[in-house]
Amino acid sequence: MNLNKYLDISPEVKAALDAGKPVVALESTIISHGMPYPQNVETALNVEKIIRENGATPATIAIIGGRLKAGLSRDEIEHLGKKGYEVTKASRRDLPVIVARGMDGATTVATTMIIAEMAGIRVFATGGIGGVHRGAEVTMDISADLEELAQTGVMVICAGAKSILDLGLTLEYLETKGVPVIGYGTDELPAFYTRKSGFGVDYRIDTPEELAAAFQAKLDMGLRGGMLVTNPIPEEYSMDPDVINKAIDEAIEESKRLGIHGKQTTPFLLAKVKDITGGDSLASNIRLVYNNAQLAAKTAAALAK
Ligand code: PSU
Ligand code: MN
Repeated sequence: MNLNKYLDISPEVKAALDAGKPVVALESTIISHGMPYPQNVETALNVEKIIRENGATPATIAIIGGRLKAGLSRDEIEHLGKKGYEVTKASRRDLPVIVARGMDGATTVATTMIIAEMAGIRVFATGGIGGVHRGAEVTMDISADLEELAQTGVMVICAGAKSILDLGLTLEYLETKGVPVIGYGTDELPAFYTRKSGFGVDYRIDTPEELAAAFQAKLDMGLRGGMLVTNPIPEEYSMDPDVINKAIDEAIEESKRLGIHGKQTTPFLLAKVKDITGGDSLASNIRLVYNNAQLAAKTAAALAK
């Protein structure tokens, strides 16, 4: 925990943390940049509801008027969802200026981990993480999410990574950085929209209790960094790999043609894939986030024991 003068923990989240009750962190770039309005707001509120139904307290994280917020009001979630791309996508490097200027910021996985750790929250649920982009051997486009996993003590529960990334290189990077990559109920890294990717994970774990035990062991040993839990999308919502891979290839081609780079790359590719697949991918995206929220709540409960 690193309570500092920029951090506001909502009364509900603070009460849960003080009582040693389970809390789950949630990111806000998925709201502003990851999904269109109004599905983004609807999804964010449903995710909070699912976490409550599974016995934990949700803490949606963002920067509002320069304040680091752990726990948002309904109005704040609505605000981020409506503003969408107008809100600055805030990764680690963006924090100092956004805070000093009193701006709003939508937190990526990296920044959500940072603020969660400041507040003393150990479990975080999202959809997908950033990683090593295809062609990174030339562009050097590697998400700051991976560095954060290497240094910040938060367990991130996601549905793997989208194949807009180079999944093989992403796993190599995580190995170098000492980040455990766990498959929940699977030996294979899920590829977000699909349950399989062809790449193996380090360990398969089948229960929230064992996830909590592994993470607790990491904390007890004083090993720096987080843990990545990859939870496959439920079968009934998973997509045809040919359809989704074709859409991803098309999106990448277009991003190259338009010269998209830097922090715009990931939001551009996500939006493009959604357009090409006519919204089918959005429905799958929403379902896998719900699935991760449920697992995160159960794991936070096991960790609180
Ligand atoms: N991947 C997704 N959905 C997302 C993101 C990534 O499938 O919403 C968002 C997350 O907030 C993630 C960020 O932390 O994009 C990574 O951006 P970048 O690649 O610029 O680091
Ligand atoms: Mn990048």
